[in-house]
Amino acid sequence: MATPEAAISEAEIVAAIEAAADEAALEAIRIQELGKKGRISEALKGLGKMTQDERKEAGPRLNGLRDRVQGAILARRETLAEAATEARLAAETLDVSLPVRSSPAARGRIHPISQVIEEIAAIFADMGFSIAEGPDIETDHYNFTALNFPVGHPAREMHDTFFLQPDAAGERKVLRTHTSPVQIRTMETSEPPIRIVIPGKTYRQDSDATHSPMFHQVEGLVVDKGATIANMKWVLEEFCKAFFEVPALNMRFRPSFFPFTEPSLEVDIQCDRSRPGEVRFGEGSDWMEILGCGMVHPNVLRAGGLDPDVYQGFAWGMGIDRIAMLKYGMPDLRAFFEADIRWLERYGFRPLDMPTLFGGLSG
Ligand code: 2U9
Repeated sequence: MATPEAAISEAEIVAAIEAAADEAALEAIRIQELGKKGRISEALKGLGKMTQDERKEAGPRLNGLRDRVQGAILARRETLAEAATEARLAAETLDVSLPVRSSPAARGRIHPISQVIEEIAAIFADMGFSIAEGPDIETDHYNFTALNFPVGHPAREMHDTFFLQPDAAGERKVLRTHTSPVQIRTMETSEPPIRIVIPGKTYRQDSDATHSPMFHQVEGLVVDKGATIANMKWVLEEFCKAFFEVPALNMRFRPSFFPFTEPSLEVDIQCDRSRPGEVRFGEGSDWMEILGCGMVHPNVLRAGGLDPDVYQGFAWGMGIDRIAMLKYGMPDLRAFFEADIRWLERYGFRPLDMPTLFGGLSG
């Protein structure tokens, strides 16, 4: 039943449109007034039944009403849309003046051992070395015999080495006491020239302020037909200058003994320890032992499957934990492995400061 058009109050419709709280309420009014069965639509349909005189008056009035109601609905829709945008802007506003929230990349730290391994790898990579790795659990053969340790040598005793239960074949296993077994494995599997450095975990029955049962070593090996002690001294001097970031430094090569090298030498570098709690390298009149080295013993070349009358080699080894303490000043080795976040905050490195030879090793 159509509502008599006199009952349609434009003021009421416009008031309802102005009061529409959201798009749904507005759409309900549009359907109620202008939809197929809307009151204004029905009234407009009634024009066809009117006389010409009646239509002359009612036509413009009803069309005007329809247009003004449509206009009011469109205007309200825009107002609601603007209000929704304002509400979103207010809710999603970012105060760009706030300090940057610390992200994991800002909080995370690279452990000094990892940092030093990266630095050492960068330095030797620049000299043409590659990185080799091997198992932490080794056989007696690769950890001792192939390295020219005679049976009965004290290093083979329990007070120094961690032994594991023999395996199914009765082979006794050890936690490697140095990374040297990897050099044997490399000689067995690759043709010279060999230029490798081997960073890794090593294990010894030792524990005090400068010794930890698990510690880190990096050893290096060069095998070629003409490798000499002079080459070795140059490689080690270049390493020390780059690692301690000094243009020059004096080194002292003292005679020593290791079963796997002959001659064996221990290397000190010049330093200044006159300031308490501080060591400076490349200056002063003091000396600090840094590493051991030597020409690879013929028995060891043979154990690696190489003919000592054809090939010569030199090798060296150093404690990564030790040179990290020297370079970055950590007082106690045991703190390295306690995973105390405060220690890491103090001595750790920022993840994005990747050490490169040209960009600065330690940032
Ligand atoms: C092969 C041949 C020779 C590795 C070497 C040293 C000297 C040395 C110590 C330094 C401090 C171990 O971390 S430490 O306790 N190492 O002094 N290491 S020559 O010589 C090798 C290794 C493998 C096949």
